[in-house]
Amino acid sequence: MNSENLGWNAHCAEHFEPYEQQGLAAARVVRAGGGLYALLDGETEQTATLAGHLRQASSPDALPVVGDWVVTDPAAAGVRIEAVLPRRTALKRAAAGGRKSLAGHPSSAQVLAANVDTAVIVCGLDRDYNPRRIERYLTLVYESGATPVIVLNKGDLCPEVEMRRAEIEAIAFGVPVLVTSALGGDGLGELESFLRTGETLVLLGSSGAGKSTLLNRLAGAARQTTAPVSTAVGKGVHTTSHRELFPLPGGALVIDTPGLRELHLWGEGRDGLESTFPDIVALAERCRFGDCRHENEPGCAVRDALATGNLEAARLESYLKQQTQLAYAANRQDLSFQQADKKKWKVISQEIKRWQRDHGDP
Ligand SMILES: Nc1nc2c(ncn2[C@@H]2O[C@H](COP(=O)(O)OP(=O)(O)O)[C@@H](O)[C@H]2O)c(=O)[nH]1
Ligand SMILES: [Mg+2]
Ligand SMILES: [Zn+2]
Repeated sequence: MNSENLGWNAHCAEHFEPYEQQGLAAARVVRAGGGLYALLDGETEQTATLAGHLRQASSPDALPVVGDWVVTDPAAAGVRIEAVLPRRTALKRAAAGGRKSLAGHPSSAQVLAANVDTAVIVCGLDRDYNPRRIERYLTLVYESGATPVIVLNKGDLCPEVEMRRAEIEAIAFGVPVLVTSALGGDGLGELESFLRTGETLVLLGSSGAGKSTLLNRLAGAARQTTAPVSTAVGKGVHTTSHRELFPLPGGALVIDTPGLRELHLWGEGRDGLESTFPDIVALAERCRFGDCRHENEPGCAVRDALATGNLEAARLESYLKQQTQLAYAANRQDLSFQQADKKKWKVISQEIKRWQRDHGDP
C-alpha cells in the first residue's frame, strides 16, 4: 500500500511541501487514545506521541484525531507528531458534558474525525429509528464539509421498509437513502458504490445501529467486534469504544465510530442548519417579519404551514432546537473572549481607582 491509498491527495501535498523540504515525513492517524496515536504511512503502523509544543496547543481542536495527516521527524528518536496538516473536512460536535471551557480554552468543539469525504449516517429500522436524530447528524455532516449518505439498516427487521424510506427521503432533500441488511447482505452493493479508492468514509449513528457489522461486511472480514442486541432494551451492547480508520482491500478507507450518547451541535454559521432544513428556510422567507422567530408573530408562513399540515410540528421543533444549539456554539467563542476582556478591564479600572485614591484625585 502507498500513501495515495491512504487518502493522500493534492491538498495534502500542497500543505506538506514546506515540511518535506525539511526532511520530515507524513502519516495518517488511524487510532488515537491516551495520548498515543497509531499512524500509517502506507507501509507500517507506528505508535506516536505528541511533540511538546503540540501538547500545549492553544485549542483542543488543534490536536490530531482519526483521519488527520500528521508530520513526523524520521531522524528523531521515537515517533513524535510535530504538526497536523490543515483539514479538508472536520466532523465536530460541542464537547460532551457541557463543560464551560476545556482547561480555559475558548472553544469547546470536539473533532470526531478529519478528512472525511463521505459520511454515512446509519440508523436501525428497529427501535433505533428516529428521523430527528438523522436531522441532527445531517447538520453535523453539512457543517463538516463531507457529503452525507443515509443508511437505514436492519431492513430485515422492519415490515414497512418502503414507508420508512419515503419518510426519510422526504426530510433528506436529495441525500441518498439506502436500505440495507448488514446481516443478510441486502443493499450492500449500493453502499459499496460509495467506496472509492483513496476516499474516506465514516460510519456515524447510535450504538447498535449496525455500523461495525456494515464495516465487517464491506471489508469482507471481521475487523470490528459486534454485539448482539439485548432483547430487553433493544439496544446494542457497546463494543466499539473508539474511532478507528480501516484501509479496505479495494482501496477505500472506512472510519468506524462508537455511538455518540450526546450529540450537541457545533458550528460557525448557519450553512449546516440551512442545508438540513431547506423547506423551513424557504417558508421563513415568506414570513412578514424578516426576524420572525415563528412563535406567534402575525403573517408567519412557517406557522401557516404547520396549520395546513405542510410542515410537521416535530420537524419545526427539531429545527428550532438545532438553531439554539448552533447559536450557543457560535456565541461561545466570542463570549469567552469577552469574559477575558472584561476581566482585563476590571483589573485596569481597579488599578485606576487605587491610583486615584493614592494620589488624591478629586
Ligand atoms: N437483524 C439485523 N441485525 C443486525 C443488522 N446489522 C447489525 N445487526 C446486529 O445488531 C447488533 C449491533 O451491531 P453492531 O454492528 O455492533 O452495531 P454498532 O454499535 O453500530 O457498531 C449486532 O448484534 C448485529 O448482529 C441487520 O441488518 N439486521
Ligand atoms: Mg460498533
Ligand atoms: Zn415565521
